Amino acid sequence: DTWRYAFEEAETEVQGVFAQKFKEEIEANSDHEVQLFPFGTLGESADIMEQAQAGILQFVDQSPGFTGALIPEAQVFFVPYLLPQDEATLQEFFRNSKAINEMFPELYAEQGLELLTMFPEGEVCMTTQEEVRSPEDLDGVKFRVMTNPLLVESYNQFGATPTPLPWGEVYGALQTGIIQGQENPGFFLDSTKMYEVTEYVTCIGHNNFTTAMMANKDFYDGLSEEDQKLVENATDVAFDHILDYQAGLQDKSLENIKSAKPGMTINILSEEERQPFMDTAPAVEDAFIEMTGESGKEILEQMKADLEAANAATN
Ligand code: 6CS
Repeated sequence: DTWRYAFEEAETEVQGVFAQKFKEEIEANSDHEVQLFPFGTLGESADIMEQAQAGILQFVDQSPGFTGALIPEAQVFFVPYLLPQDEATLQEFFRNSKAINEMFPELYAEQGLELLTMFPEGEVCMTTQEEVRSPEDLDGVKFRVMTNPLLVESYNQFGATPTPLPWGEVYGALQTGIIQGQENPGFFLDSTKMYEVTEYVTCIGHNNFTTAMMANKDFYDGLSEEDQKLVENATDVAFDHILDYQAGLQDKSLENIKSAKPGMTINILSEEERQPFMDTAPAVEDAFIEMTGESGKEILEQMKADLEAANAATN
């Protein structure tokens, strides 16, 4: 039989590299086939999620940035400066977090989804038309964000005018001036040629792009124990692979951008310059708790405990 697996990126981008490794593992260890559907083949992120919930797809990768409407708690990943910037701590956190490995699966299950894993895709940086050194520089900048209210709140706090859009509209909207900025991890800024339609990259260390990979729950529950184990193992192998794959990728991607367009300015803001952005975190946390109530509060608290544990284990 054939298992259908859609994701939000091209086959050569991080989600695609993960998916290819998953496919390779499944096919090497069973008679199942995995058919991959990269971005653009089945629609936007919201479309592939619908198809996965309906059981038309067996597997889907959807980033929490798009899952907010379905699972408001998934927006916790948009509290700025919550995730660590240090790679070892970040990886330790994703491997061992109770919030990710125990709490989120319950919330995804309520939506008919078996959450298999979450993994980081790299530090998120902004690209804009004008230089950004402080929140004041974002004043009046229509800034594209993924479609979730907390990210809107976060960019409001950063001083911008947030504009939620699906990914497929971003390049064109920058080109025509409908928006003047967007954010994404380094590899994606490079691979999607954001430098063709913006002039400045600004990194403030506010987030690492998180994504989630899951199965249709009825499909997963209907698998034999052996096949469930197969899926779990393939997920683990792909998870390890994608963390290794990303070693040095952020720096390399920023270098690629610089060689593709020498006129592009890449600014890594200093601690001092980051401070006003960091100061917005408590307000965004409050907004998160307002949106998600007790359940969100519990997740946020667990995430903080997990982060402390990851920090203690790696430092
Ligand atoms: O910004 C976005 O919408 C996209 N960014 C990444 C890194 N992956 C998929 C997502 O659609």
